[in-house]
Amino acid sequence: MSTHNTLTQFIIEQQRKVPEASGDLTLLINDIATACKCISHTVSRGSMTGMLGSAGTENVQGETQKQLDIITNDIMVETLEWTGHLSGMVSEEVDDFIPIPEQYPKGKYLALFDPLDGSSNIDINLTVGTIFSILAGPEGSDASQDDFLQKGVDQVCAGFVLYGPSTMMILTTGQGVNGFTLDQDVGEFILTHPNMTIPEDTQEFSINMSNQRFWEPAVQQYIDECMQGTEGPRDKNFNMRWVASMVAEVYRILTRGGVFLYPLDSRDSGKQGKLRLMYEANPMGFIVEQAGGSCSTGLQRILDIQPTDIHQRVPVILGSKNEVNRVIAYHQK
Ligand code: P6P
Repeated sequence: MSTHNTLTQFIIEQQRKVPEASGDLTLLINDIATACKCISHTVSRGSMTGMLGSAGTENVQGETQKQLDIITNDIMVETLEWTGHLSGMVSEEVDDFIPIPEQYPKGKYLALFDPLDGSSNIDINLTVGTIFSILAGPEGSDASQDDFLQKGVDQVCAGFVLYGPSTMMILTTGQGVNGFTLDQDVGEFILTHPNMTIPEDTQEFSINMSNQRFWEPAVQQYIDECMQGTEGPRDKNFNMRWVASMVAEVYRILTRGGVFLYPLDSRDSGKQGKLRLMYEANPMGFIVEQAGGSCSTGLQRILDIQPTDIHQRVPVILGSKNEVNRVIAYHQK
């Protein structure tokens, strides 16, 4: 294995392009990589650990927590809280924001994460992942809840780690998107997918079809036309994929294009959708846009949304630019 294309080297070389960089973000990304290596090891042991199945508790979303939701959350918090790079954290699995314990120095960043996205798949051994977003925080002092309520356009860094046949980190700091594969023997992430880009067109959509009767008309029309294939107005056939793991869907879109939709659902009038803005839609939106794709609610660019709550939800339509724009156009009719 060459040692000249590791994640560590890559982010240090990115840091050198920013004269005023202190190196804190480089160290923070490395700390996140360490946490995700631990998570990769834990989830790869599957039922041998006795950690599969429900924890018998619910998270702030009202969703039943898997034991591994809690375990992976603890790995993220315990790996990051002492580093001196953060002034606070937000996790899907914790109701309030997570302050840095007083015995540790406070840093200039905020970390927001879904420690185990797609965890409903963990018991059936399908790909799951960790999604993270980094914002600038109050330098050297404790964060308040309001410090986290920043638009997605203000993210400093975003990424996700896939725990699949291989463990991969997909990362952006605003200079494009790069993919790294974990060399399990050496314990290093290796740059294997430089400058990932999303094709502007696609013939593949991802949506949970069982919710079709609850979708907004614009999404009904878009999917109906895809299903008509060459016999309809699109004059081409479409394929469908649904893994029920956003990290897997987004990675597939980064590798071959596609459009992912988790739209508003008439049953959830007060919830604005299923996916969470701060640690799912915003980081994935940053990555998708940096790869040349688009990310919208159908009515608004997701990265422009002014957050009002750290756990708020949004409808999400992301992926190949021309398909997302078509769905947006149907919303405007
Ligand atoms: P459904 C996983 O729980 C998640 O948050 C996303 O990763 C995934 O895209 C979606 O929910 C799956 O939702 O309704 O198909 O189970």
